[in-house]
This record gives sequence, C-alpha cells and structure tokens, in this order.
Amino acid sequence: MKVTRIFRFVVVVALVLGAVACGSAGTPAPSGSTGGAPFGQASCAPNCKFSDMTMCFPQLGAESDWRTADTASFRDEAQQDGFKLVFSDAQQHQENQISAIRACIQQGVSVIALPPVVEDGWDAVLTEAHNAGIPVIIVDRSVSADPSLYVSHIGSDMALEGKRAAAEFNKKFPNGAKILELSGTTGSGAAVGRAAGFRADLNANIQIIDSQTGNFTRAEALPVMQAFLQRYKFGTDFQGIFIHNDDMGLGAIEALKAAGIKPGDLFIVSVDGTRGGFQAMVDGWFQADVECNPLLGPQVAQMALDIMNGKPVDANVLTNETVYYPDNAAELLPTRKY
Ligand code: GYE
Repeated sequence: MKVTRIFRFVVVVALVLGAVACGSAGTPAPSGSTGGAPFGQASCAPNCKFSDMTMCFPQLGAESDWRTADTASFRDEAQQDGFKLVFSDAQQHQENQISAIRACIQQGVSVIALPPVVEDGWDAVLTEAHNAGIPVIIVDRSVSADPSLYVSHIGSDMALEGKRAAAEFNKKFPNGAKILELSGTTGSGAAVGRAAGFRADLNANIQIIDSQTGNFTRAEALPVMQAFLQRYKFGTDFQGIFIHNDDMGLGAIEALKAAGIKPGDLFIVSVDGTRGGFQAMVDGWFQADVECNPLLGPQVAQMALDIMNGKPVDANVLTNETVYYPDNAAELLPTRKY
C-alpha cells in the first residue's frame, strides 16, 4: 500500500520534472501537439544562427560523380555558413545509414538531412528521431515512410526525369524500337521514379526488352552491359539504351567499345549531366543527358535554419532541371560544376 503510494509520488514528480525540463530546454514539440512550437524549433528560435546548428548528414555512399558533387556541396556549405556537419558514408548500405542516424540522435544534433539509399524501411528510425524532437529533411531520393515523420523533402522529380528520357526515345523512334534499360539501385527512389516515369510516357511501339541494375556505379554497369551484348545482338535485337545515370553510362561505353560498337550506332539517353556525361555527348555516345542537380547543400542548409527558427517550410521542394544535347555539349562542358 505504502510502496504503491511512494511509487505514485515518484512517478508524478518525474512527470512534472520531465515537463519542466522539456519546456526550459526548448525541446521541440512533436508535430501534431497543440499550442506548442512548430516541430523542430530550437531553443535559440527565432534568432538561431548557422553557428547554433549541427547538421547530421548520413550520406548514402560515394557511388557516382553525382554523389561526390553532392557531398562536396554539403561540406562547402557547412564551411561557408559555419555550421557543424556530422558526415558519414554508408557505402550504399541502409543499415549503415540507420546506425549513423541513431548515433546522431544520441548526440542530440539540431537536424538530420537524410539521403535515403532505398525508399522502404525507414519508419522505425524516423520515429526515433521524431520522438527525440529532431527534425528530418529527406534529401535527394524519396522515402515511403509516413510524411508526418519528416518535415520536408528536397530533391529532383525522378519520375519527370524518366518522362524526359522517354520523350527522347519517342522523338527518335516514331515507328517503334526495341531498347534496353540499365537501371539504378534496386528499390531506390531515383531508380523507381525514373523507371516509372519512363514507362508512363514511352510510346507503346517502343519495347523495353530487358532491364538490369548496375547499382548506379561504373564498375557494376560494365559486366551488365557485357552480359546484355552476349544475350542480344545490337542493331537487330535492340537499337537504344536508357541508362539511369552517367557513371553507369561510362561503364556501358567501355563494354560497347570493347565489342567494336561505335558512337552513334545505338541511341543512348542517360541521366545526371555530369562532366563525364557531357564528354560522352561530345564523343557521340550519348544523344541526350537528362539533368539531375546534386548541388543541394545551400537549399537544405537554409531550410534547416528556418526549421530551427520555427519558420514554416514547404513539404516538398523540387529542383529545377532540364535536358542537355550534344549540339552544345562541348561549349557547356567547361562551365559544368560537377
Ligand atoms: O542520379 C546517381 C546517384 O539519387 C539522384 O544517385 C541520385 C542518383 C544519381 O548515384 O548518379
């Protein structure tokens, strides 16, 4: 009896102390709570400066030139603005990203900017971040998790990129064709979106005879292209290839060259618009390169600061992009930043 009463007293005291501590420390109120500060608002709000910010950036890997430029964009921005960047490289493994996020939660970072390697499987760790009051911005690729678990997504419209690629094939082959697809990392927002957009807009007379992943890397695309060339006769069995990024395109070119295929023998459309992609257009291998901009650091940093200051932010911010062609690739190549 007595023990129960003491226990109750302890629980009540603990709850009151907890509430006071939360309030005074300025811990962000979970979204959906009534009357509290906007989710993610920091105790320095509304005057938080970049010097108050620690941004966790569990980068997904270093698989491509796009990724290298993306990493550099965040590092440069942190240096320029004077915020702390907690960087890690997950080497394309989701479990490494999850451990990195957990370490950031432990550390009590101000914000997490997450470029998710794949779309699924984030609910548990995003809930942990949410419960800890740490706002998450999903960067670059998308997640399938409930949108209430993160504040915003900043990145490219991957489906639109796929649609833009499809438009190039539709233009080139009005009477139909057979083509191959070299796809990005299985289950990644970038590959899923590009494949879906591509299929949605591709004319019915253009048939994708095979689609395999090259995991967005040059090294993995090479053997995939070699296997394609063994299985299908170029020109007769297929006339074009849709490639989900420039690095895989460069791997594919190596295999095509080795098989004696010449630039222009096949219609190739790639994605990213890296210097390597531009060079492939100059050399006649790519007939179009759909832009995907990796320089997301400045936008993400500004949004993170706005969240800390309790300012409202958009739930989805899409990057403005275009399509590049060989005709002015040589002229533009020296101006490319990645
Ligand atoms: O296209 C590719 C990279 O997620 C948009 O990932 C990004 C993609 C990009 O490896 O090169």
